[in-house]
Amino acid sequence: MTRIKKQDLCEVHIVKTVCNMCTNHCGINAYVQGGKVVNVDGMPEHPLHRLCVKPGAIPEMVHHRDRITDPLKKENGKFKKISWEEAFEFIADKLTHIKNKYGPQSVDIHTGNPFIATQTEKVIRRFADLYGTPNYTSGGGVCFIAKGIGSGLTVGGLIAPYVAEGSKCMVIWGKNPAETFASEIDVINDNLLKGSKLIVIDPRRTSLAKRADLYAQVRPGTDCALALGLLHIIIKEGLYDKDFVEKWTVGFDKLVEQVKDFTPKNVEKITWVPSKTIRDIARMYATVKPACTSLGVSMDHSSNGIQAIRAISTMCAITGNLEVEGGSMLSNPGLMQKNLRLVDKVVKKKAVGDEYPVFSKFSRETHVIPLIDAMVSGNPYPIKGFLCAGCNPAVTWPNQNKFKKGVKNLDLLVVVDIFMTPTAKMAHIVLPGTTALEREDLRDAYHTHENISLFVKTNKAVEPVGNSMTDWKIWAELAKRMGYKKYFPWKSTRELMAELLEPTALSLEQLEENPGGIVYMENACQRYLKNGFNTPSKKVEIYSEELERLGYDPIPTFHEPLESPFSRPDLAEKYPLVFTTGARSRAYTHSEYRNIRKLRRLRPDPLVDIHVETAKSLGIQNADMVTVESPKGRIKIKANVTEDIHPNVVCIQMGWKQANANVLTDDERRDPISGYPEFRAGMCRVYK
Ligand SMILES: Nc1nc2c(c(=O)[nH]1)N[C@H]1C(S)=C(S)[C@@H](COP(=O)(O)OP(=O)(O)OC[C@H]3O[C@@H](n4cnc5c(=O)[nH]c(N)nc54)[C@H](O)[C@@H]3O)O[C@H]1N2
Ligand SMILES: Nc1nc2c(c(=O)[nH]1)N[C@H]1C(S)=C(S)[C@@H](COP(=O)(O)OP(=O)(O)OC[C@H]3O[C@@H](n4cnc5c(=O)[nH]c(N)nc54)[C@H](O)[C@@H]3O)O[C@H]1N2
Ligand code: SF4
Ligand SMILES: [Mo]
Repeated sequence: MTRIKKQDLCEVHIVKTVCNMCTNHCGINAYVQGGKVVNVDGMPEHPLHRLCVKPGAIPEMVHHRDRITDPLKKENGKFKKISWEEAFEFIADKLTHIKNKYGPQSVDIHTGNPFIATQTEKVIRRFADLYGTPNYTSGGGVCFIAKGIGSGLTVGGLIAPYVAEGSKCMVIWGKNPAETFASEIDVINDNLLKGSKLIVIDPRRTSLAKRADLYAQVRPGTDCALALGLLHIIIKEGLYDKDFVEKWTVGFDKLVEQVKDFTPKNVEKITWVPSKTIRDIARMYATVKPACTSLGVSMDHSSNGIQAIRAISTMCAITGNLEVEGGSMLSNPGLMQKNLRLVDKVVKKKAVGDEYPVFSKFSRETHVIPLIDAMVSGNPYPIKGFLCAGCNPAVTWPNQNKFKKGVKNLDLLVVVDIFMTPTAKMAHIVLPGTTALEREDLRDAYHTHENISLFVKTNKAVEPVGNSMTDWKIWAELAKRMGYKKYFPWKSTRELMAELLEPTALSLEQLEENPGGIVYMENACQRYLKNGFNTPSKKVEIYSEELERLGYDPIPTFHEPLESPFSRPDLAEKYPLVFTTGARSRAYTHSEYRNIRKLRRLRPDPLVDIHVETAKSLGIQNADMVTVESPKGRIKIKANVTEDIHPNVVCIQMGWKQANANVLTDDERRDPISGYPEFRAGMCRVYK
């Protein structure tokens, strides 16, 4: 006899909300029965409703038996369940002690991707201000802000890293949307059906590269040289808009000088891309119009990233592809909600990441990567506390051996998460947050790649599991224990939302009537004709006086990756191969979901891509377990022997605790302007 579960007797109802399983934030219908999410599909009212594989696993994730359901405290190396009251008291005591002994700057408060552009992030930031620390950091120090900086310095705004509908020539550069941006692939496919050209630039011959008209198998970390090579051809062959250059740019003459030596032959030597391909790409991009560039996070993760992005932004502008329909569009700014910051409460001390003033200006926060060094060295001052919400730095931050050493120096590590991650395992206190399906939030999706200024209220489908707590409330409750009660007056999520919406033209009711979100600003073409570009000179700054003043290269300049066979020939004998990391898979987001059976089945193992010939010379066969060793450390990982990677390059997937790519990476090799770590170029050897 089949047993009927109580839940099956309940009616199913639909809750319209947003998928938070990656940073795309597609609209979903969650089917709820008996207090549980039982199914998920796309919400037709939302502009992004063609879902990838991940939300199919939302029911398993939300109701997973490994969810953290209670606050946990480590005692004698073991975690013990405690009450929220005990947890808050313990943390408040420690925070007060650290503040008295070392000053508030000795605590870093960090939020990860699940909270990007949400009300939760705003509440956490207010907490950090009241505590007084200038060290509030976020995932922005490793993700996508570099693009905003590079194009912001050049053309006065973020060039939306997204393929535009109707584009006749699409350049997918260091990005693999077939795995990472489900909705962008739809646009690419539509454009291809209409006869658009496709150019892919990637050290791996991805599925999209196989469909491309032109494919450049670039050496990791040399994208800036390639961009300067393209500019060389475009300028030499007069394939640019001379009127535009005259009226709207600063420093073109210096660029002409700069690219003189970047002949296809020279660029081939640097990038390993054949000179014919370089010529063909330049000609196709500059003549098949409108053309657009869609840049992945590879640009950000390079020590030459800002210069590469500036070169590419310049190329967009001078070929007449900027702010035209089907070309490269500038993103709108976000919606101006109520500012919860309390900057006057922050102690007047330099933040650890303040060595990157351009990053701070664009992100309005300090850089997170120098924190790793400060944790270990105690310079510029000791870091004694780290409060980390929605982030798993023990997997995703560079130079893991060093990071772990730094954690040992902490008096307080608090992790707010939904699962027991490697970072949570190191914590003194773990607090159970909720999934997005268990809370309401406000989300400004301006930052998503589709370049839509969309504001959405996300909805609660089920009650928080166990004793877990809505993420913003955790911080408001802790704040009360710290004596900051009057700054956290909201009795409910709705009250908080209403306050945040005060300065906007949107109301909660409106947002609830439009579950697919409200577009609060339309995109427009050629806005510069009215107001100029949003740069100090109001023009496209090929030459940036601001960069010059700060001591950086003022025009796009190529520098070798800081660890490469050319910059470090001393290492080349021991570490003959170049490695890059990242290469996300559709089944996972960074370090997440390896514990979700439905997704793990799709991609069961961490892999290193290695070329057939290279593998042969090393006696390695497909699926062998191999060791990858860099100057920073070594990991064991399964070999994926393939024709689809450059013979001198290996690519290690990110996000696996079982084979952590970040044991191999370095925190101190950084882009001098953005401060981003060089995740995409390093030297290694591989052996069985
Ligand atoms: N080597 C290498 N390293 C990289 C990269 C690379 O390409 N190569 N990429 C970098 C980039 S671009 C990024 S964005 C970072 C990402 O790095 P992280 O920000 O560390 O990203 P995740 O691994 O997704 O960690 C998110 C954590 O939040 C938890 N979580 C999810 N939802 C919620 C929630 O609603 N509430 C709470 N409290 N917790 C939640 C998850 O369980 C998970 O532990 O990694 C960076 N690191
Ligand atoms: N499924 C899934 N989707 C995601 C995420 C996820 O973790 N999983 N994360 C989200 C986030 S936060 C981010 S940042 C984005 C990242 O999305 P993407 O930018 O697509 O990131 P990756 O897949 O890591 O890398 C893209 C491509 O860059 C290539 N590459 C490596 N090094 C270089 C290089 O030096 N130059 C060039 N030109 N190419 C190089 C790799 O081979 C890879 O094919 O994805 C978002 N979407
Ligand atoms: S791309 Fe997939 S995981 Fe990301 S928000 Fe959309 S449906 Fe969710
Ligand atoms: Mo990212």
